Amino acid sequence: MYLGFDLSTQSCKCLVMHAHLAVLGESRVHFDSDLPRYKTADGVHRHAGGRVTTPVRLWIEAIELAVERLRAQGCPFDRVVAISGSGQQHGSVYWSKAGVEALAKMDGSSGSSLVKQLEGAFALDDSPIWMDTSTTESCKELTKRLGGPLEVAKRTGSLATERFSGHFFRRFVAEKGFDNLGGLSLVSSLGASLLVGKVVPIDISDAAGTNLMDIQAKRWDPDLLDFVAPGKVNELRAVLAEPVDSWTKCGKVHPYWIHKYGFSPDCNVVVWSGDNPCAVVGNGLVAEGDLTISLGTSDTALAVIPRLPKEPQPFGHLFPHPILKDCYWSMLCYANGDVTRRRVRDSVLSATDASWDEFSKLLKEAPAGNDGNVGMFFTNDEITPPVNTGADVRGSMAAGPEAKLQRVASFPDAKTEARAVIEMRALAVKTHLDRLMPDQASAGRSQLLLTGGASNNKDILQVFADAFQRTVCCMDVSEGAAFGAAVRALHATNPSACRDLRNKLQGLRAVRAQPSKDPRVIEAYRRAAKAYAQLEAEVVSERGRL
Ligand code: XUL
Repeated sequence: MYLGFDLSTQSCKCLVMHAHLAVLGESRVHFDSDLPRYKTADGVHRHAGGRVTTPVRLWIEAIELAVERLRAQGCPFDRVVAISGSGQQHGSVYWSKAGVEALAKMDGSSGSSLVKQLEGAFALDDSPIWMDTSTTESCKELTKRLGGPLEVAKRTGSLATERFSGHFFRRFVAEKGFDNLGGLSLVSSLGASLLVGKVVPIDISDAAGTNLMDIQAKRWDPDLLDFVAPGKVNELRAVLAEPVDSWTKCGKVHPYWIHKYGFSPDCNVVVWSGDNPCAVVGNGLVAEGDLTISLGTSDTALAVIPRLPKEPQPFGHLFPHPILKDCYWSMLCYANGDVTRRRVRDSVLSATDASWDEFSKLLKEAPAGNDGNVGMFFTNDEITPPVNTGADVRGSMAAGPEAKLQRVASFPDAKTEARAVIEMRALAVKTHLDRLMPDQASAGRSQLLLTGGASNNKDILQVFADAFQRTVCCMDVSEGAAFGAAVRALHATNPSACRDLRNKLQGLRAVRAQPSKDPRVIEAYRRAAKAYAQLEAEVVSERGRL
């Protein structure tokens, strides 16, 4: 059996899986309701100035409670071969010097809980997490130091990004120095450290979410370490080991867990990784070109890319793949998701008709590819690419190789507008993937996994199938990160069980739409993609944020 934890923003899950990938059981701890004494709202504390934190002790208590709840279900922990986990990305943890010692001395026979034994173990009680936006100045300084945004992207795989952990490490060093600092962790490596009883390294996939790792060498960039701790890189290195491959076994489970819960002394702990890298695995994105798009409050596309793009791009985040050596995965986040789609829906339907069913009827009335009509619709500042919110933008491109995009103030009818807001996301992801992997056609290579609320709508699924020329599948991904963590534990310790892993993982999907092979549909989307790319380039030059 293999265990996968998911220490996320609002809850901690622990899932137990068989080597054949069947999920045998799981437990869950909700931070707000199960651990009310921490007084979190949605798992966090919000402070002035965009600071957002979670008490590190809450995470520790949640992990132990999740294990206790699984034991109460009768989980035979002695049969667990390996454990790994997933942590919300970017959250940072500051061990005190006493904490590092307390960790080694955890005692499973004393009857005292983990959180009690780790009293005083942290140099910072409240960990900044990914929702924190208080590091804008540090991002500006990093960009300046490296000579521009694209230089940061080239070096680290991402632009300077507020939530990335390096900026918080830097603030800690500036405010508190190294006197009481015993080790630095991310949420992921905190979890693994608790299981092995020592501060373990960060894995390369989650390390790419710090703005500190050289994305090619997969080692901390010395210049960026100096940015965090000017003139004190040696002190910093003493508390921050080099990142390790995501399939590294970082030790056997600590006697604490053996004595108290009956784990086997042979049970391996595999380094934990971030929730997104674990979801990449859990969703079956384990070969070049594999792609999933989640349509939600914000939209996200995760894709496996074979190598770093030759030219850095002003959008997207690149991370080493957590199981494919030398491959990467990219994350594209789009801020204009459900809220923007709903706004456009409500604008094209009368108040009494404003339902998704009615919207779908309109969508189907307009032809695939929308006759060359494309739009960019805004309710929020867009992240991919970084452009400021403002008026919606529309364009139209006639058929034919010489045709150029013409900007239009409005579309001729409601159906064109309805189709444009849905096709916008498919065309944007396609455009961005074509730039990240120019030598690989983003279309047709494998299935497209579509998740999130809008994936219940079969007309929307058809748009994505046709635009990408891929079979569109859906699957229940609610536990994708915990499941992916368990699969990573399996992959790192039992390679023979992982033969045919991709087929097994993708076998968990349900096929929901097939692409039309009508050459007119294929051509219509080729034209729409060209029109969209041109419209986006114009909008970036008019109101881009970089
Ligand atoms: C990714 C990000 C979030 C967190 C929490 O960059 O900030 O997705 O990983 O889920």
